Amino acid sequence: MSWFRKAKKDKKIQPLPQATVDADAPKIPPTSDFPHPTAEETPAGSAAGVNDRSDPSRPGYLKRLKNRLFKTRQTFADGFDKILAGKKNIDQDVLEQLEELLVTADIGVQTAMDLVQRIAASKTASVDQMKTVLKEEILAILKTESAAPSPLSPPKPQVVMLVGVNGVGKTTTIGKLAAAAAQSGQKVLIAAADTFRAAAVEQLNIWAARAGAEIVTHRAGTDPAAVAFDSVAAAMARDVDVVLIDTAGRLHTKVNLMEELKKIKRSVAKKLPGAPHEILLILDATTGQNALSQAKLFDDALGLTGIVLAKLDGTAKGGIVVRICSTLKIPLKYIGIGEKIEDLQAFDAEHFVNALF
Ligand SMILES: Nc1nc2c(ncn2[C@@H]2O[C@H](COP(=O)(O)OP(=O)(O)OP(=O)(O)O)[C@@H](O)[C@H]2O)c(=O)[nH]1
Ligand SMILES: [Mg+2]
Repeated sequence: MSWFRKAKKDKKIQPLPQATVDADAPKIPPTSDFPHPTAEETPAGSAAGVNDRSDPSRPGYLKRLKNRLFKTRQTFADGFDKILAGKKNIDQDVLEQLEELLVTADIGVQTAMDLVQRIAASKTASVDQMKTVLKEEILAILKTESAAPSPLSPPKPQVVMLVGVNGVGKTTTIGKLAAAAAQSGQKVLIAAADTFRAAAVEQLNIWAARAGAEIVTHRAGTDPAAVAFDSVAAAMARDVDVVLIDTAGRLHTKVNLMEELKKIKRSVAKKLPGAPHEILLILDATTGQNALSQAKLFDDALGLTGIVLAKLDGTAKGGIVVRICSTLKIPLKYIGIGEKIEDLQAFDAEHFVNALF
Protein backbone atom coordinates (compact mmCIF):
# COMPACT_ATOMS: atom_id res chain seq x y z
CA MET A 1 0.00 0.00 0.00
CA SER A 2 1.64 3.18 -1.09
CA TRP A 3 -0.77 5.81 0.08
CA PHE A 4 1.67 7.16 2.58
CA ARG A 5 4.81 6.60 0.61
CA LYS A 6 4.78 9.62 -1.64
CA ALA A 7 8.17 11.29 -1.60
CA LYS A 8 8.19 14.44 0.45
CA LYS A 9 10.47 14.35 3.39
CA ASP A 10 10.63 17.91 4.55
CA LYS A 11 8.23 17.74 7.47
CA LYS A 12 9.26 17.21 11.04
CA ILE A 13 7.30 15.54 13.80
CA GLN A 14 5.25 18.10 15.68
CA PRO A 15 6.27 18.78 19.26
CA LEU A 16 4.16 17.22 21.97
CA PRO A 17 1.35 19.59 22.98
CA GLN A 18 0.73 20.63 26.56
CA ALA A 19 -2.25 18.32 26.88
CA THR A 20 -3.98 17.54 30.12
CA VAL A 21 -3.84 13.79 30.30
CA ASP A 22 -6.50 11.83 32.09
CA ALA A 23 -5.17 9.80 35.00
CA ASP A 24 -6.56 6.68 33.31
CA ALA A 25 -4.93 7.51 30.01
CA PRO A 26 -2.75 4.76 28.62
CA LYS A 27 0.96 5.39 28.80
CA ILE A 28 2.40 6.85 25.64
CA PRO A 29 6.14 6.95 25.11
CA PRO A 30 7.30 10.57 25.32
CA THR A 31 8.71 12.20 22.21
CA SER A 32 12.03 12.72 23.95
CA ASP A 33 12.41 8.95 24.10
CA PHE A 34 12.59 8.71 20.34
CA PRO A 35 15.94 7.19 19.56
CA HIS A 36 18.16 9.27 17.34
CA PRO A 37 18.60 7.36 14.11
CA THR A 38 22.12 6.25 13.34
CA ALA A 39 23.70 7.37 10.09
CA GLU A 40 23.08 3.89 8.72
CA GLU A 41 19.40 3.94 9.64
CA THR A 42 18.71 7.39 8.24
CA PRO A 43 18.94 7.71 4.49
CA ALA A 44 20.70 10.73 3.06
CA GLY A 45 18.37 13.66 2.62
CA SER A 46 15.84 12.42 5.14
CA ALA A 47 14.67 15.00 7.64
CA ALA A 48 13.58 12.85 10.52
CA GLY A 49 13.87 9.35 9.15
CA VAL A 50 10.36 8.49 10.32
CA ASN A 51 8.47 7.59 7.20
CA ASP A 52 11.59 6.23 5.56
CA ARG A 53 11.87 3.36 7.97
CA SER A 54 8.48 1.92 7.11
CA ASP A 55 9.45 1.51 3.46
CA PRO A 56 11.24 -1.80 2.74
CA SER A 57 13.29 -0.27 -0.07
CA ARG A 58 14.97 2.17 2.30
CA PRO A 59 18.41 1.55 3.76
CA GLY A 60 18.26 0.65 7.43
CA TYR A 61 14.97 -1.26 7.13
CA LEU A 62 16.54 -4.71 7.50
CA LYS A 63 18.96 -3.71 10.23
CA ARG A 64 16.16 -2.23 12.27
CA LEU A 65 13.94 -5.26 11.70
CA LYS A 66 16.73 -7.59 12.79
CA ASN A 67 17.26 -5.56 15.96
CA ARG A 68 13.61 -5.56 16.83
CA LEU A 69 13.16 -9.27 16.08
CA PHE A 70 15.86 -9.96 18.64
CA LYS A 71 13.76 -12.34 20.73
CA THR A 72 12.67 -14.43 17.76
CA ARG A 73 16.21 -14.46 16.33
CA GLN A 74 17.38 -15.75 19.69
CA THR A 75 14.84 -18.59 19.53
CA PHE A 76 16.25 -19.67 16.18
CA ALA A 77 19.91 -19.10 17.07
CA ASP A 78 19.66 -21.12 20.30
CA GLY A 79 17.59 -23.78 18.57
CA PHE A 80 20.01 -24.24 15.70
CA ASP A 81 22.98 -24.37 18.07
CA LYS A 82 21.30 -27.11 20.05
CA ILE A 83 20.17 -29.13 17.04
CA LEU A 84 23.39 -28.91 15.14
CA ALA A 85 25.90 -29.28 17.96
CA GLY A 86 28.47 -31.80 16.78
CA LYS A 87 26.49 -32.64 13.63
CA LYS A 88 27.88 -32.48 10.13
CA ASN A 89 25.01 -34.00 8.22
CA ILE A 90 21.26 -33.73 8.24
CA ASP A 91 19.86 -36.92 9.72
CA GLN A 92 16.45 -37.96 11.08
CA ASP A 93 17.32 -36.65 14.52
CA VAL A 94 18.14 -33.20 13.10
CA LEU A 95 14.87 -33.11 11.16
CA GLU A 96 12.82 -34.02 14.22
CA GLN A 97 14.45 -31.36 16.33
CA LEU A 98 14.04 -28.83 13.56
CA GLU A 99 10.32 -29.53 13.48
CA GLU A 100 10.16 -28.97 17.21
CA LEU A 101 12.01 -25.67 16.86
CA LEU A 102 9.64 -24.43 14.18
CA VAL A 103 6.66 -25.28 16.36
CA THR A 104 8.28 -23.48 19.31
CA ALA A 105 8.65 -20.38 17.13
CA ASP A 106 4.86 -20.54 16.52
CA ILE A 107 5.06 -21.36 12.82
CA GLY A 108 2.26 -23.90 13.32
CA VAL A 109 2.36 -27.69 13.53
CA GLN A 110 1.19 -28.45 10.00
CA THR A 111 3.48 -25.88 8.39
CA ALA A 112 6.41 -27.11 10.48
CA MET A 113 5.77 -30.69 9.30
CA ASP A 114 5.47 -29.56 5.68
CA LEU A 115 8.69 -27.56 5.87
CA VAL A 116 10.65 -30.43 7.37
CA GLN A 117 9.29 -32.82 4.74
CA ARG A 118 10.44 -30.48 2.00
CA ILE A 119 13.88 -30.24 3.52
CA ALA A 120 14.04 -34.04 3.70
CA ALA A 121 12.92 -34.27 0.07
CA SER A 122 15.51 -31.73 -1.04
CA LYS A 123 18.23 -34.16 0.09
CA THR A 124 20.03 -31.29 1.73
CA ALA A 125 23.31 -32.54 3.06
CA SER A 126 24.95 -29.68 4.89
CA VAL A 127 23.76 -27.50 7.70
CA ASP A 128 24.23 -24.30 5.71
CA GLN A 129 22.23 -25.75 2.84
CA MET A 130 19.50 -26.68 5.27
CA LYS A 131 19.14 -23.08 6.46
CA THR A 132 19.07 -21.83 2.88
CA VAL A 133 16.36 -24.29 1.86
CA LEU A 134 14.37 -23.45 4.97
CA LYS A 135 14.50 -19.74 4.13
CA GLU A 136 13.42 -20.40 0.55
CA GLU A 137 10.51 -22.54 1.67
CA ILE A 138 9.35 -20.00 4.27
CA LEU A 139 9.62 -17.22 1.70
CA ALA A 140 7.43 -19.21 -0.70
CA ILE A 141 4.74 -19.39 1.99
CA LEU A 142 4.97 -15.68 2.83
CA LYS A 143 4.83 -14.63 -0.79
CA THR A 144 1.60 -16.47 -1.55
CA GLU A 145 -0.32 -13.80 0.34
CA SER A 146 1.44 -10.65 -0.74
CA ALA A 147 -0.45 -7.40 -0.52
CA ALA A 148 -2.65 -6.41 -3.42
CA PRO A 149 -1.17 -3.62 -5.54
CA SER A 150 -2.41 -0.13 -4.77
CA PRO A 151 -4.80 1.46 -7.24
CA LEU A 152 -3.10 3.77 -9.74
CA SER A 153 -5.04 6.78 -8.57
CA PRO A 154 -6.18 6.13 -5.02
CA PRO A 155 -9.55 7.55 -4.01
CA LYS A 156 -9.47 10.83 -2.15
CA PRO A 157 -9.97 10.80 0.71
CA GLN A 158 -8.72 7.27 1.27
CA VAL A 159 -10.68 6.00 4.27
CA VAL A 160 -8.98 3.42 6.47
CA MET A 161 -10.73 1.83 9.43
CA LEU A 162 -8.66 0.14 12.14
CA VAL A 163 -10.27 -2.60 14.19
CA GLY A 164 -9.20 -5.16 16.77
CA VAL A 165 -9.77 -6.35 20.32
CA ASN A 166 -8.74 -4.53 23.50
CA GLY A 167 -5.19 -3.36 23.79
CA VAL A 168 -3.77 -4.90 20.62
CA GLY A 169 -2.30 -1.59 19.46
CA LYS A 170 -4.97 0.08 17.31
CA THR A 171 -4.47 3.63 18.57
CA THR A 172 -0.69 3.34 18.53
CA THR A 173 -0.83 2.03 14.95
CA ILE A 174 -3.06 4.97 13.97
CA GLY A 175 -0.42 7.33 15.35
CA LYS A 176 2.34 5.55 13.42
CA LEU A 177 0.36 5.43 10.16
CA ALA A 178 -0.66 9.08 10.53
CA ALA A 179 2.95 10.10 11.05
CA ALA A 180 4.13 8.11 8.05
CA ALA A 181 1.43 9.54 5.80
CA ALA A 182 2.01 13.09 7.01
CA GLN A 183 5.75 12.67 6.53
CA SER A 184 5.17 11.65 2.95
CA GLY A 185 3.30 14.88 2.33
CA GLN A 186 -0.27 13.71 2.75
CA LYS A 187 -2.98 15.52 4.63
CA VAL A 188 -4.23 13.20 7.34
CA LEU A 189 -7.36 13.28 9.46
CA ILE A 190 -7.92 10.97 12.40
CA ALA A 191 -11.44 10.03 13.48
CA ALA A 192 -11.72 9.35 17.21
CA ALA A 193 -14.50 6.78 16.92
CA ASP A 194 -13.57 5.01 20.16
CA THR A 195 -15.95 7.09 22.25
CA PHE A 196 -16.26 4.72 25.19
CA ARG A 197 -13.42 6.10 27.27
CA ALA A 198 -12.56 9.79 27.58
CA ALA A 199 -8.95 8.67 27.94
CA ALA A 200 -9.04 7.10 24.48
CA VAL A 201 -9.73 10.46 22.86
CA GLU A 202 -7.00 12.11 24.92
CA GLN A 203 -4.51 9.42 23.85
CA LEU A 204 -5.45 9.96 20.22
CA ASN A 205 -5.18 13.75 20.52
CA ILE A 206 -1.57 13.35 21.58
CA TRP A 207 -0.75 10.99 18.73
CA ALA A 208 -2.45 13.32 16.22
CA ALA A 209 -0.45 16.30 17.44
CA ARG A 210 2.76 14.33 17.23
CA ALA A 211 2.01 13.06 13.77
CA GLY A 212 0.92 16.44 12.47
CA ALA A 213 -2.58 15.18 11.66
CA GLU A 214 -6.01 16.74 12.07
CA ILE A 215 -8.46 15.04 14.39
CA VAL A 216 -12.23 14.93 14.73
CA THR A 217 -13.50 14.14 18.22
CA HIS A 218 -16.92 14.13 19.84
CA ARG A 219 -17.93 13.88 23.47
CA ALA A 220 -17.41 10.54 25.21
CA GLY A 221 -20.41 8.32 24.69
CA THR A 222 -21.35 9.77 21.28
CA ASP A 223 -22.35 7.24 18.62
CA PRO A 224 -19.04 6.13 17.03
CA ALA A 225 -20.76 5.87 13.62
CA ALA A 226 -21.63 9.58 13.85
CA VAL A 227 -17.99 10.45 14.56
CA ALA A 228 -16.88 8.42 11.55
CA PHE A 229 -19.53 10.01 9.33
CA ASP A 230 -18.59 13.54 10.42
CA SER A 231 -14.89 12.79 9.97
CA VAL A 232 -15.36 11.68 6.38
CA ALA A 233 -17.53 14.74 5.71
CA ALA A 234 -14.84 17.00 7.19
CA ALA A 235 -12.15 15.22 5.18
CA MET A 236 -14.10 15.75 1.95
CA ALA A 237 -14.59 19.43 2.74
CA ARG A 238 -10.96 20.00 3.75
CA ASP A 239 -9.22 18.22 0.86
CA VAL A 240 -7.78 15.53 3.13
CA ASP A 241 -5.87 12.61 1.56
CA VAL A 242 -6.21 9.95 4.25
CA VAL A 243 -8.78 9.38 6.99
CA LEU A 244 -7.79 6.96 9.76
CA ILE A 245 -10.67 5.76 11.93
CA ASP A 246 -9.82 4.57 15.44
CA THR A 247 -12.36 2.21 16.95
CA ALA A 248 -13.06 0.65 20.33
CA GLY A 249 -11.77 -2.82 21.10
CA ARG A 250 -13.96 -4.50 23.59
CA LEU A 251 -13.99 -8.28 23.48
CA HIS A 252 -14.74 -9.81 20.12
CA THR A 253 -17.04 -12.33 21.75
CA LYS A 254 -19.50 -9.51 22.44
CA VAL A 255 -21.79 -9.25 19.47
CA ASN A 256 -22.27 -5.55 20.17
CA LEU A 257 -18.80 -4.60 19.11
CA MET A 258 -19.18 -6.27 15.72
CA GLU A 259 -22.57 -4.64 15.23
CA GLU A 260 -21.10 -1.30 16.13
CA LEU A 261 -18.20 -1.73 13.71
CA LYS A 262 -20.61 -2.72 10.94
CA LYS A 263 -22.58 0.42 11.66
CA ILE A 264 -19.44 2.57 11.39
CA LYS A 265 -18.68 0.91 8.06
CA ARG A 266 -22.20 1.59 6.77
CA SER A 267 -22.22 5.21 7.90
CA VAL A 268 -18.89 5.90 6.21
CA ALA A 269 -20.20 4.36 2.97
CA LYS A 270 -23.30 6.52 3.20
CA LYS A 271 -21.16 9.66 3.17
CA LEU A 272 -18.61 8.40 0.64
CA PRO A 273 -19.66 5.47 -1.57
CA GLY A 274 -16.86 2.90 -1.78
CA ALA A 275 -15.48 3.82 1.64
CA PRO A 276 -13.97 2.48 3.82
CA HIS A 277 -11.32 1.56 1.27
CA GLU A 278 -9.31 -0.39 3.82
CA ILE A 279 -10.35 -2.25 6.96
CA LEU A 280 -7.19 -3.21 8.81
CA LEU A 281 -7.28 -5.69 11.67
CA ILE A 282 -4.63 -5.11 14.31
CA LEU A 283 -3.36 -8.31 15.92
CA ASP A 284 -1.05 -8.66 18.89
CA ALA A 285 1.87 -10.92 17.92
CA THR A 286 2.25 -12.09 21.50
CA THR A 287 -1.17 -13.76 21.61
CA GLY A 288 -0.51 -16.76 19.33
CA GLN A 289 -3.47 -18.88 18.26
CA ASN A 290 -5.92 -16.38 19.69
CA ALA A 291 -4.87 -13.88 17.03
CA LEU A 292 -5.91 -16.30 14.30
CA SER A 293 -9.38 -16.83 15.72
CA GLN A 294 -9.81 -13.06 16.07
CA ALA A 295 -8.95 -12.65 12.39
CA LYS A 296 -11.66 -15.12 11.36
CA LEU A 297 -14.34 -13.39 13.47
CA PHE A 298 -13.50 -9.89 12.29
CA ASP A 299 -13.19 -10.98 8.68
CA ASP A 300 -16.58 -12.70 8.74
CA ALA A 301 -18.20 -9.60 10.19
CA LEU A 302 -16.47 -6.85 8.25
CA GLY A 303 -14.48 -8.21 5.32
CA LEU A 304 -10.89 -7.28 6.14
CA THR A 305 -8.50 -5.88 3.54
CA GLY A 306 -5.35 -6.36 5.57
CA ILE A 307 -3.66 -7.22 8.82
CA VAL A 308 -1.26 -5.24 10.96
CA LEU A 309 0.73 -7.43 13.31
CA ALA A 310 1.77 -5.30 16.29
CA LYS A 311 4.26 -6.05 19.07
CA LEU A 312 6.52 -8.33 17.04
CA ASP A 313 9.37 -6.92 19.08
CA GLY A 314 7.79 -8.35 22.22
CA THR A 315 7.71 -12.01 21.27
CA ALA A 316 10.19 -14.84 20.83
CA LYS A 317 7.59 -16.50 18.62
CA GLY A 318 7.81 -14.33 15.52
CA GLY A 319 7.02 -17.43 13.45
CA ILE A 320 3.41 -16.32 13.95
CA VAL A 321 3.97 -14.28 10.79
CA VAL A 322 4.37 -17.50 8.80
CA ARG A 323 1.29 -18.94 10.46
CA ILE A 324 -0.80 -15.89 9.62
CA CYS A 325 0.32 -15.94 5.99
CA SER A 326 -0.21 -19.70 5.63
CA THR A 327 -3.62 -19.89 7.31
CA LEU A 328 -5.38 -16.62 6.57
CA LYS A 329 -6.27 -15.35 3.15
CA ILE A 330 -5.80 -11.77 4.25
CA PRO A 331 -2.60 -9.93 3.36
CA LEU A 332 -0.24 -8.95 6.14
CA LYS A 333 0.42 -5.29 5.36
CA TYR A 334 2.32 -3.83 8.31
CA ILE A 335 4.26 -4.98 11.32
CA GLY A 336 4.64 -3.09 14.59
CA ILE A 337 8.11 -3.41 16.04
CA GLY A 338 8.01 -1.07 19.03
CA GLU A 339 5.97 1.52 20.89
CA LYS A 340 7.31 4.62 19.22
CA ILE A 341 5.95 6.59 16.33
CA GLU A 342 8.51 5.30 13.83
CA ASP A 343 8.13 1.65 14.87
CA LEU A 344 5.95 0.51 11.98
CA GLN A 345 7.18 -1.23 8.85
CA ALA A 346 5.37 -2.15 5.67
CA PHE A 347 5.67 -5.94 5.68
CA ASP A 348 8.22 -7.31 3.26
CA ALA A 349 8.51 -11.10 2.98
CA GLU A 350 12.12 -11.21 1.82
CA HIS A 351 13.41 -8.88 4.49
CA PHE A 352 11.42 -10.73 7.10
CA VAL A 353 12.91 -14.10 6.19
CA ASN A 354 16.38 -12.61 6.15
CA ALA A 355 15.79 -11.15 9.59
CA LEU A 356 14.69 -14.48 11.10
CA PHE A 357 18.02 -16.35 11.15
N1 LIG B 1 6.31 -3.33 22.17
C1 LIG B 1 5.30 -2.85 21.46
N2 LIG B 1 4.24 -2.31 22.09
C2 LIG B 1 3.21 -1.84 21.33
C3 LIG B 1 3.22 -1.93 19.90
N3 LIG B 1 2.05 -1.40 19.47
C4 LIG B 1 1.37 -0.98 20.57
N4 LIG B 1 2.04 -1.26 21.69
C5 LIG B 1 1.65 -1.00 23.10
O1 LIG B 1 0.46 -1.71 23.38
C6 LIG B 1 -0.33 -1.00 24.34
C7 LIG B 1 -1.75 -0.87 23.83
O2 LIG B 1 -1.74 -0.05 22.68
P1 LIG B 1 -3.01 0.78 22.19
O3 LIG B 1 -2.60 1.42 20.91
O4 LIG B 1 -3.54 1.65 23.27
O5 LIG B 1 -4.02 -0.39 21.92
P2 LIG B 1 -5.55 -0.29 21.48
O6 LIG B 1 -5.84 -1.44 20.62
O7 LIG B 1 -5.85 1.06 20.94
O8 LIG B 1 -6.27 -0.46 22.91
P3 LIG B 1 -7.82 -0.18 23.27
O9 LIG B 1 -8.18 1.14 22.67
O10 LIG B 1 -7.83 -0.15 24.76
O11 LIG B 1 -8.61 -1.31 22.72
C8 LIG B 1 0.37 0.34 24.55
O12 LIG B 1 1.12 0.27 25.75
C9 LIG B 1 1.30 0.46 23.34
O13 LIG B 1 2.44 1.24 23.60
C10 LIG B 1 4.37 -2.54 19.26
O14 LIG B 1 4.47 -2.68 18.04
N5 LIG B 1 5.36 -2.98 20.10
MG1 LIG C 1 -7.28 2.46 21.43
